[in-house]
Amino acid sequence: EEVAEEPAAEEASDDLIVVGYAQVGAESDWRTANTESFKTTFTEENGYQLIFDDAQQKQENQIKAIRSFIQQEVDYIVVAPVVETGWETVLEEAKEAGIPVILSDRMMDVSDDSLYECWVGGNFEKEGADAAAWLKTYLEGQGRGDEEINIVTLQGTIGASAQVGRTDGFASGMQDNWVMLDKQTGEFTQSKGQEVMESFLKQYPDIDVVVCENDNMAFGAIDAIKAAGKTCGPEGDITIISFDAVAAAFDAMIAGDLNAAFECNPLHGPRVAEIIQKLEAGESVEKIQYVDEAYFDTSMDVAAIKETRAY
Ligand code: GYE
Repeated sequence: EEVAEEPAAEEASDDLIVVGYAQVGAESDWRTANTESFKTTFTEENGYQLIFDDAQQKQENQIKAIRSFIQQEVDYIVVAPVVETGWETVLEEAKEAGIPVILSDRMMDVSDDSLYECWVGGNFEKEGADAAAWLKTYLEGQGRGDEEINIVTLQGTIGASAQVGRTDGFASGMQDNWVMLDKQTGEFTQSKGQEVMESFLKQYPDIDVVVCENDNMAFGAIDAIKAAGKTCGPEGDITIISFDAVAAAFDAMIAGDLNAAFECNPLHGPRVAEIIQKLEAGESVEKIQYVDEAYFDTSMDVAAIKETRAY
């Protein structure tokens, strides 16, 4: 069929479900996989028109995008909120316009949860707690269960639910003999992760463990550690763990640079499509939907596991 260049959106919306996706940005491999998942799911062949917006990690851009979706009278608004707070006003506007809002990936902290239909994403707090539990077992296995262990954390974007959950979850598993020397944000990017790790290494000569709140910051931290003449990974001076478990994290485990990766699944496109189909059919949807997640470390056959992974 023929579609004219300009009025494409309006014409298409006659039979296609129009979805506006307010995406966080393009800060990490995880994010790239998440964007890809939405773009390959919300296609015209599948009955959708996707209006995609990249907010470059700025909440103000996301609010603008949501307002433009409202103006374009989309059928559904999907938001992966950069940070947890500050959404009431724009969600009220969507509600006023009668447009359902679905949250995906990160969570919002709003007083009135009827402002969104539902949320689907990873259990960040559990991921953080799992990482601490893994570290405890790992150190015990090395006979270091009672040693003083110096830890630093490269945090995600401050106020993002992925940051808050992972920080709190890990804190809940801290042992009496573990010392959290410092925590600083690396904004979920490799370059900022490297920068912050460089300054940690200058400030703290005796770091035992680095917790990275995503894989990309771990890649930056590994570069910083090597540049400082130190080593990391299972055979190295510094134990380093991260969240997401993207393909490049498997490469880092295979190379012996990264100890463990705690999975966070980015493939939310089909999950959100399923939610939309249910809402279209007038069915109810579960308000909070956690995705099952695992972890991987170098005691496993990470090369073989990598082959089975979709991101
Ligand atoms: O861990 C990180 C990305 O919100 C779970 O955002 C997501 C996080 C993910 O930048 O890599």
